[in-house]
Amino acid sequence: MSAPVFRLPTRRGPLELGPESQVAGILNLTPDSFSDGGRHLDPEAAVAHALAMEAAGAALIDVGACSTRPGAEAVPPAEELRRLEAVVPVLAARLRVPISIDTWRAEVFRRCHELGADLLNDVSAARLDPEMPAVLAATGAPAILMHMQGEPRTMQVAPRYDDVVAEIGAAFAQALDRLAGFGVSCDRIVLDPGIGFGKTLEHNLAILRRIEEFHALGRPLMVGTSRKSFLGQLLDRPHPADRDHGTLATTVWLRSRGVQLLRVHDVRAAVDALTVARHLDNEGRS
Ligand code: HH2
Repeated sequence: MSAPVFRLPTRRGPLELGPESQVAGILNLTPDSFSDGGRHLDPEAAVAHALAMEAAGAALIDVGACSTRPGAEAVPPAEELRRLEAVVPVLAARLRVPISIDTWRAEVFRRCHELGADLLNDVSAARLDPEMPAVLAATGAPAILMHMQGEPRTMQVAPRYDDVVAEIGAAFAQALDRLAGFGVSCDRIVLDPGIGFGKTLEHNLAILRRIEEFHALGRPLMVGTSRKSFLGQLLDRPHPADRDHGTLATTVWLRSRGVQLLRVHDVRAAVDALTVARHLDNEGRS
């Protein structure tokens, strides 16, 4: 059976996800993100980086201004918005690909949507801010809902599951139901199991080994492994910048399991890996 193609409506036209894996490029406007904090604080440098990721083949640019790394304290909403307001309108004018905003704050997303952003990427699956479902309903925007156990400040203290994949699946079903109650159709939703968000090394590995089970939910999947600490643990690489080769192994693995969207820092490397893997597959032969 051929893999489905999902069409998410955005103001820039439909974002088509599947059958091939595509890449979402990460743009962090933060001083403290775990791997690239401080590199794109200057709005001009941030825009240049986004354009370079688009040129390298990113299908989506994911912009964040509040780090969610383990233990992080949230920045005040005014500061998060200040960082985004300096960049989002320029990106909206200059990018051809859609822009997602990595925020769990409803007011931040509402304003960024007004400024031209297309999708929400919420690491709390629209749970941390009670206003988020209503804002999603009002904007009509598609959303990436990520699973997280707890909240960033405490999520890595003692994550616990009996069956991590089943429990994330149940949480996704609950999130879709809850949003449907606000008039947000599941047709606009992408699901992400949240690698590293309230998960141990074993939990992260189980999610990646069994990632195909999430296809049963009937929605496109996004996965973010890029430079994360489980790779550091496997490879004994304390510095995130030394984890790009490990990231590429997950890129190829996730493609072979039909994951539609891969959230990465190094877009060029991921697109190269996906292109080579596609040519090696019978289905991809031209
Ligand atoms: N990971 C991070 C942030 N947002 N969103 C989704 N949907 N999935 C993820 O895996 C994910 C995410 C963490 O990575 P990064 O943005 O590089 O770091 P920080 O949160 O420190 O800014």
